Amino acid sequence: MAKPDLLQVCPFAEPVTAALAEDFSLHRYFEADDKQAFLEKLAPTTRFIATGGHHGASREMIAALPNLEIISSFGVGYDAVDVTAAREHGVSVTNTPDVLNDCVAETTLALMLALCHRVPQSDAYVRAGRWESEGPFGLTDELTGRRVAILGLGRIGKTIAKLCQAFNMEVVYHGRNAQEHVPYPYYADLTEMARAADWLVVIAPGSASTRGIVSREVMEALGSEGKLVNVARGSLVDEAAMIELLESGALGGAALDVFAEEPHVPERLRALSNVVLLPHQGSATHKTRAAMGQLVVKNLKAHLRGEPLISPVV
Ligand code: A2R
Repeated sequence: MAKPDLLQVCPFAEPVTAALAEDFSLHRYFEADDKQAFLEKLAPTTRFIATGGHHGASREMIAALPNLEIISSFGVGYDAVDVTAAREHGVSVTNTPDVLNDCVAETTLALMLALCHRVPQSDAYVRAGRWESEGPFGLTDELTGRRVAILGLGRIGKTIAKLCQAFNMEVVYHGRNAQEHVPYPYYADLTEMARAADWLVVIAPGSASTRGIVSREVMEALGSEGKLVNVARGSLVDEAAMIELLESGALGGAALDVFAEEPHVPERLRALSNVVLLPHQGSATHKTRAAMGQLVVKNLKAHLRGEPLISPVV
């Protein structure tokens, strides 16, 4: 029996592609020159999409495939999938939560440690021979005893909170709602929380309701000694205001894994010495990416076999 058609929106690691190919006939959308014609040809038979957090699935793509049943998206953030269109067309959407909590939390602490201990700068100092020629690098900050405010105390946020506690940091949080059975103080007002914090860690989903939530006002409240960490989505932060405040010293520092227009990182941001910048590496380890890939495949195969989806969001 012929394998069912699957639209593969973006490239995946070889083990993921191999696991998909066991049960599906893969059609590589990202290699098609004429995307429109490619979709038209697949429209009558395609029930499955596999995509990435960055590529997602647009309303046009969903509408072009009238027999579509499921979109399996790689990554916990699925803001690039038009979930409203998916709902309207009765299409299920899955993501890859939980398996990346530890990895993203580790990356967050790596960013925080790098920023306050000035790890990239002091490494460059040694490499340039300046320790020998100019003497000690100078003193830095540390995490111990500082107050960290978490915007989005969800699966990843809670894992970050635990790691911060290992550094004897005091944890507070903001979300739309106070959570029961959470040992950390809740702030209903984000600006107020930023004013009270040394660090603000952003780990809420990208959505219409979080766009620009870390506003100029919030960053001014965080202040000249405050440090911003964004491991969520660039869309949550007013990037232009952040750059201005970092340049003037009104915001003390920033450790960023995500940006407004990836992979573009503004030249003015790259020129600053009070920032640490990563190329969206939050979940990018061999172990975690493999686990995420397996979950993409498992959701699609579950649907194919008429079994319940493992991690549905729609
Ligand atoms: O608002 P609440 O109480 O439902 O808390 C959620 C919070 N959150 C928000 N906080 C403030 N304003 C909002 N408009 C808002 N929308 C959601 O974000 C919750 O505590 C947290 C999200 O937690 P989870 O759904 O468990 O997500 P997870 O797995 O921790 O991943 C977070 C994000 C992903 O969406 C990616 O964009 C990124 O991390 O890598």
